[in-house]
Amino acid sequence: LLNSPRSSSADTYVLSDDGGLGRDFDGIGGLSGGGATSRLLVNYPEPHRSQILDYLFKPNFGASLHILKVEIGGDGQTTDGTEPSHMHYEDDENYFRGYEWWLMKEAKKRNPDIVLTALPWSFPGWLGRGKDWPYDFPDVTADYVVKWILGAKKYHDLHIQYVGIWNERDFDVKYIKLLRYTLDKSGLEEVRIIASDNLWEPIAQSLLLDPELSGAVDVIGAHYPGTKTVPQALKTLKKLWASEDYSTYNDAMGAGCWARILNQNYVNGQMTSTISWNLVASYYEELPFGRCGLMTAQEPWSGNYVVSPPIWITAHTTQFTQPGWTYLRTVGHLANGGSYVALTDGKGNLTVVIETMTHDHSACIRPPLPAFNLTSQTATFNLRGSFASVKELQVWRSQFNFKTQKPSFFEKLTALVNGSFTLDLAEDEVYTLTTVTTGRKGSYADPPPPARFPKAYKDNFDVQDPPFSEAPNFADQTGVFEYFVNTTDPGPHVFTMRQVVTQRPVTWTADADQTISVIGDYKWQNLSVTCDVFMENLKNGGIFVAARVSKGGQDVRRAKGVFFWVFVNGTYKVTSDIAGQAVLAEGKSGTEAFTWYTLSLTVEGQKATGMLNGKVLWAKSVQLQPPNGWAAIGTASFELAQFDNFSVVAE
Ligand code: 147
Repeated sequence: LLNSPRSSSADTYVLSDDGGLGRDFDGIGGLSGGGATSRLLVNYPEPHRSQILDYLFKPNFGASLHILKVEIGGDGQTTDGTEPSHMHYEDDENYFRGYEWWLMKEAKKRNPDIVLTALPWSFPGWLGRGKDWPYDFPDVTADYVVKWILGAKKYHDLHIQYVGIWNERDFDVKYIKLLRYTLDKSGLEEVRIIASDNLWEPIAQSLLLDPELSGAVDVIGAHYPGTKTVPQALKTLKKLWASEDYSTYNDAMGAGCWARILNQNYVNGQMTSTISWNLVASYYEELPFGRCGLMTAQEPWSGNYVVSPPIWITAHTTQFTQPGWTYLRTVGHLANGGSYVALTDGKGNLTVVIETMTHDHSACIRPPLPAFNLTSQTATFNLRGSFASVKELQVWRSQFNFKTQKPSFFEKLTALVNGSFTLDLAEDEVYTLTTVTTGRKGSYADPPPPARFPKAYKDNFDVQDPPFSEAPNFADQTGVFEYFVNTTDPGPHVFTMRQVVTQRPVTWTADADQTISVIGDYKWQNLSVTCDVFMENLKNGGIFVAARVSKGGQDVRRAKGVFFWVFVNGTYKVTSDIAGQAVLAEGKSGTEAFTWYTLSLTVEGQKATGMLNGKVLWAKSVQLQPPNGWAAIGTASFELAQFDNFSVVAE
């Protein structure tokens, strides 16, 4: 397998620190958010939830990530749902919403050195002062972002080390300078700015032309760079990061993508950090980009999760090098395809990662991968400089074995070396050779088997001190639905769930004009959805329950299904779309604001029935398309409204 050259046809490579080192390594990370990608994780039962977190963050166990990047929730739809803002309204501040605080603390518990980075996608509407744009009042936006960083410190003892501008949208030079100024003025001089979480340009050119801007920015973060950078970016002498990458279905091919870019983002593009969108696929699989996380944990109701191949590919790098290590200059491509990188801690430790992923087994979702050839090969690595005297290296190997479909990931071998080592490299393999001896393939007993969402499900939201602001399994797609306490309610509706976004956010993608939270099994066809509802918008309030909801995420505006609405003006409506335009039935309901009603919607084949307070209000026999989808609740506009005693019974 290894050691002293056997094959005369071996290609030789040198690993050495003679003549200096390469760039500083900044770490491998995962991204929670952009958006709502960890939504279902938080409600996993123990011990499974802790196990998932261990596979992601625990050093010397699994992915052992160096960086956690999170979304700064802005109340808007950001791919797979909305994440709540710490300031729904201008005079509102709350640092206990959502789950990113919790996730950062769980990550830090496992790895106190984990690097935390944060980035906004959407912003609450008030910040735009009526415009769908965050830069008209840059001081307001800077203050809003800095408040979040200060809140992290004050309420959670979380030190955010990097902050970005506006995910994959325009940057504004004045805003970036003001953000730097506001950070410094707030005692956050050590927080570094990443720009612009989009393409290499125009940020690189802007940095070269504007020394003040250059002084404000520490890192150029590019998304999906296809392992390449541009000359202007190199010229800035800034750190270069793939601050979002991967986004690929997490099977073996996804792991192949990840293996190739983890090495080649440095070899080809001098990038010293790569961050996976997303960290863990914890959202309903039928939402956009299902299962595009390093692992899958999308069934809190069963406890089932999958430690997917990208976890072990991550381990090949993360367990054997840390932020603060340095790449050697001796990195590059292998003669017959593939690549190698090498890193050192400067104290004699050496880690080498080699990948031989073939073109057809390592494409990522984007950008397109140009053709290249890769064949099996024998490679001899000669250790020179400080590494000439290394006597033993730990060897960790992954063999994808696409032909037999029997992969082996992150298997431990050992090797003695004597100035050099030789490997017979087949197609689709990853090797780590390292002086670090702490590597470990962590494992737990198998989680429970997968199961469909329960067919009978209820939530009365009667929780005194909820651990999270949002009720389990509800996945907000426009608006934000939070636990709420009606301190003055005399009766049964003290503890409710309330939609709290009252103004269209500064959007990142296409939020609906209505609010909606989906729940359940996308395969459901025949079901009854019942919920107590309470409208708080006197002028033109409206509220709905729905079944067979076909779309969420950035496609939520085009959601179809069966939507049963009542309005404060005493009418009801049944539509086959969230937009409320394809009307199946309408009439009088006698409903008004600030009164509780029980709405019930039953769909059975081509028959749909709506009940108000237990009496049939309408029944409709129509061709109902789509045939299946989630259950949902929501409102007719961005308005306050409450929900209680939600229940669903599916066939
Ligand atoms: C990224 C977003 O930043 C993430 O929030 C998530 O939506 C992710 C899903 O793949 O994608 O946005 C991109 C969307 C489109 C492109 C690149 C990034 N694109 O077409 O090149």
